[in-house]
Amino acid sequence: MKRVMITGANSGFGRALAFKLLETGNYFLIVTARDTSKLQALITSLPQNTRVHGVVLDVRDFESCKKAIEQIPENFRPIDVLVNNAGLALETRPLHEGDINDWDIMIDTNIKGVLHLTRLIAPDMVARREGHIINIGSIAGHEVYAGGNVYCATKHAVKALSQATRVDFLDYGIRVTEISPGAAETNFSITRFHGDKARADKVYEGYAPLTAEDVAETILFAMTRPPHVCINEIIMTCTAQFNGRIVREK
Ligand code: NDP
Ligand code: 8X3
Repeated sequence: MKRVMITGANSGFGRALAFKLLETGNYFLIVTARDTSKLQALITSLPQNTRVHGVVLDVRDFESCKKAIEQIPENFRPIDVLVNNAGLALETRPLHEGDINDWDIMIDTNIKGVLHLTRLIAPDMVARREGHIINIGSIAGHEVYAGGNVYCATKHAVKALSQATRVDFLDYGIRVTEISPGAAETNFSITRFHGDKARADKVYEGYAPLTAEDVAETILFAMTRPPHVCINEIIMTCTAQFNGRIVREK
């Protein structure tokens, strides 16, 4: 039975992955959410929730993540797989009109969040010479698009960190995988547009975007390769999307 920790598990990819892993019957899960009510709602909705340990944490806050991780019960340790999924985009303004507060939130969540969790979980993997870290990047980490500026920069950083940790951990047998999806319909755009659902819906109008399940299946694929195989990177889009700018004519 492997133990998998998923950050941002109450929504989107993280939530779909939690369901998918429990369906297999092969995993114990540590799921995180930012507040108790979101965490409780998630845990209540999950099947086999005796195999689930919930943790409230904000990936931006290293000290609180440290405390929360120290309190994970023994039967949910060691953590075999860390899925650095929590992340977000805020707005699509050109840089000269950007909101500095939005920038801080994206940088602290998408970059420092990955650093914090990896710093906290990897030492035990290093000691055991075994483990798998899966970072959720984005096509925004491989290219840029109008208004994507800071979000794209954070996901480029996730790509760099995925490759850098792959090298750092090479001698310890730890696998590092970056999964980079294109447009997927989750809560992502609602968050990006500060709760404006009509504006968010427009992003996915007229074509079939990726679903959270599509991404969760791909994460599961990477997770279930034999120990001598490391999927370094997967870039995936829906069929209608070529890159961050080109989506099939509606
Ligand atoms: P969702 O908005 O549905 O889920 C994001 C999750 O991250 C939520 O659980 C959210 O919590 C959590 N989160 C955000 N900030 C923090 C924080 N500071 N601390 C802890 N948790 C936090 O979006 P997705 O499932 O789509 O996004 C998951 C990942 O995939 C992100 O890294 C995103 O950048 C990336 N991605 C998304 C794509 C898409 O088109 N949807 C495509 C490519 C990559 P809360 O509910 O409290 O906000
Ligand atoms: C989310 C996908 O295309 O909005 O990372 O950057 S995109």
